[in-house]
Amino acid sequence: MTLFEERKHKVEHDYEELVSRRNEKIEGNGIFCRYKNPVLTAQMAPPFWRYDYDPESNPYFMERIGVNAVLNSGAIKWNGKYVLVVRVEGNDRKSFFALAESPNGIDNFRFLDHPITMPESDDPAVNIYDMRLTAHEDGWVYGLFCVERHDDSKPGDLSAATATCGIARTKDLVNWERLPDLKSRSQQRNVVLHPEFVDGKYALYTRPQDGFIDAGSGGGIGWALIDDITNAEVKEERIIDCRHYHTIKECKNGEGPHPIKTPKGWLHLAHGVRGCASGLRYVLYMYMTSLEEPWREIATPGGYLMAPVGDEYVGDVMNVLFTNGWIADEDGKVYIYYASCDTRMHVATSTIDQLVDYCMNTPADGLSTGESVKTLNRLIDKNLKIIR
Ligand code: M1P
Repeated sequence: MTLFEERKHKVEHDYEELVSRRNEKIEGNGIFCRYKNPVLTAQMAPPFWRYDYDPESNPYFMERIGVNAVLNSGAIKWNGKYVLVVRVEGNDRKSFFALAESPNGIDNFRFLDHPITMPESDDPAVNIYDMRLTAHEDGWVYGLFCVERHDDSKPGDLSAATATCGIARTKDLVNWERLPDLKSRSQQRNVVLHPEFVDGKYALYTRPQDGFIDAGSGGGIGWALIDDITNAEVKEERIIDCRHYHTIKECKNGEGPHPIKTPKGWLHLAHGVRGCASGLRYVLYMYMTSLEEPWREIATPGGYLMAPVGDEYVGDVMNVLFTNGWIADEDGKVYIYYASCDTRMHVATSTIDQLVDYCMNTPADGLSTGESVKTLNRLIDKNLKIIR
């Protein structure tokens, strides 16, 4: 056997073993369950993306195009399969979208042969990432994502960038029609399309920000109605989920996937960011809004739903959980797809009933130690009456 054949055999064997291994549920806190293995990692990118299969041009069967990370996936149930539109980041730091599908939502995710070729807008991007998928009632599936370009107003600064919301739509998840980028007075990231018309208009969850990194005066998750999705413009924007001092979303927050409609209201999943000595800490949190007025909060459970644990804490960007995809099955089961440390994808499962219960019955953040202790004492007193 030549070195080429030996290495090819090993790479393919390891890949098959990895993508076909069964995942195991880990019993949780009554709200959701994590799973033992990540659902997608960089090593799960097909070997024929990464290796040149020609023994003439690649006698060592050497990796030619490395994949650094797979993260921040949009999610949708499509033709009975659990589909992730994954942010794949190459060793060259460029991200692109690729579709991976699984028969059960918790393991056996496999990428389609080719990544998505996203058409460019009039002003080509340097990088695109973090797609939110929305099957809108207008019949299209929309993908809203971040478009990153160098900030040419700062020619001497090679790190200066701008964030804009890109918009594309599809009928088959493979071929995409690119629409003009969202026009907005501020930079925007984490923009999400609401699945229904509101007052006959398209509705967006926005995240206005002063700069590429800082949300700054952009006070939180915003809400904006759009007249024409083929020429989308944020004319008015109101903040519907605010940031607060000394909370999990003190620095910034952002809508995750589009909210799930339940009989009791819209169920929202988001990320919150705070600063600490080791940098920024990204956690996942939830809230609910009214069915009739999706911009009006009706439940705001305090604190985080999920924070990094164990291996989830370690990766390219430490101390980060991020989500932009979840799937609600018809039987009420919910698959939450989240990335850890901008490195790999995981799943956690719950149900609509459990998540609504969590939102409705978890005490809100009282915004001070005094209030937190009062809330805790109320539960302890109630429990002691039952226990003793
Ligand atoms: O590195 C953590 C995350 O940072 C950004 O999120 P936000 O805009 O809320 O700060 C995004 O770049 C996201 O992709 C990344 O996971």
